[in-house]
Amino acid sequence: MRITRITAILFIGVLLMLSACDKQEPMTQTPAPNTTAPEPITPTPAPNTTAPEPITPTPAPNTTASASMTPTPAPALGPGPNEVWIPGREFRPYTITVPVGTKVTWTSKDGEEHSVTSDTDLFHGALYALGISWSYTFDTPGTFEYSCNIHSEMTGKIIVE
Ligand SMILES: [Cu+2]
Repeated sequence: MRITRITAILFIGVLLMLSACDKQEPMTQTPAPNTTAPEPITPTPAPNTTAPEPITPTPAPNTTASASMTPTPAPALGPGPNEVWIPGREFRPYTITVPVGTKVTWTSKDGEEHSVTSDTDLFHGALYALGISWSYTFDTPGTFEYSCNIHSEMTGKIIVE
């Protein structure tokens, strides 16, 4: 009888254990806390901050050195004697006085087309572009007025003595 009792107890114990196992089974099925291995850290290449920026050499403004080393000839400040400039829509100077036999030169300092046209049709010169010069020699005394036949407001006067 004892053996049967013991076996009964054992049997009950086994049943309890089995039932306990059955009860615990859902617990084992619950997903374990997320202990998955952490994402493999792929080493991302660090931004290349150490590479030096391409240095584009900015030329320093060479002010005094070049001025002293290469003296540029001073530009003419105005027309010389026996010379008339056309810096725009004007003859500069408006009047010049020259001795008989003087060759007067007109020079265009303007990109526009101009002319040097005597009011008495004594002379006519075309100054069609910047830098163009034209000359006329005054062999007789007198006052010679002229104008630009393109811009009538441009007038000038040569006094020959
Ligand atoms: Cu003109």
